[in-house]
Amino acid sequence: MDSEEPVLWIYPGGEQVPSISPPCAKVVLALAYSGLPHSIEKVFGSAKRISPTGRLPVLAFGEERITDSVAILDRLEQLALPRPIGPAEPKARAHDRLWEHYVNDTIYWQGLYMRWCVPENHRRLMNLVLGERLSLRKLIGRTLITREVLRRARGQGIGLKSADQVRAQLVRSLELIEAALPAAGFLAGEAPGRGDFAVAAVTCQSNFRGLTPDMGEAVAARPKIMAHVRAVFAACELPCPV
Ligand SMILES: N[C@@H](CCC(=O)N[C@@H](CS)C(=O)NCC(=O)O)C(=O)O
Repeated sequence: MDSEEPVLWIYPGGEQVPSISPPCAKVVLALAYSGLPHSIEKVFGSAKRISPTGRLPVLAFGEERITDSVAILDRLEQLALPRPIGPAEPKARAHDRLWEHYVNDTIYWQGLYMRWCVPENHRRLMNLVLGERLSLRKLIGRTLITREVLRRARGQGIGLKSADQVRAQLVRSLELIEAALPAAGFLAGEAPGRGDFAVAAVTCQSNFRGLTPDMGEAVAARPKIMAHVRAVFAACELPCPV
């Protein structure tokens, strides 16, 4: 099974953002860094035919389908990668994973809130995804997906907060990353790890296509974070969107 070249299924991005979905972009970065030969397939519309959970990213090794970016990176770590994707030393490794989870559980949701729960940003997102001219089908799709995302955001708790509260939380998250970044190197060592890929995957698209200027400004105002995202993309030998 491991001899087959894996296929990564992701939502598309654009303008050098690997994917509009941060977990998808994280796996794109990790795979690029690892040097493991693979291919990438982009999913336009529903992921249900690809993904058992209906969500992306999905990594396919032949018949095996791995959903969830954390599980995908865990699986990749079992392979003989040309370049390992996280530190080997146990304490640094734990540190790396904590950053990955912090992004998944915190900044990911702040970014989702910015896109979906701030009305002017949500309008821009819908115009980008569906185009300005709405058919009845598109209008129904837009209503259903928005309702579902808002339901998830409320279930997580962030959707119950005001935009100002979430913006302030986002600033605190960025300050935390800034404080943790060493003068040289990455969050958990000299090479980028899973936490770095996760942070870069979110920050690189902080104002993707002008959708979330509030988040874009918060990131752009922090040179250390901008330098970090550029360093991660450079280590992955991918062109950086910011
Ligand atoms: N925790 C999961 C999150 C996956 C996820 O929620 N993906 C979103 C895109 S960011 C998705 O596929 N949404 C489509 C849907 O839920 O229908 C991971 O890290 O992979």
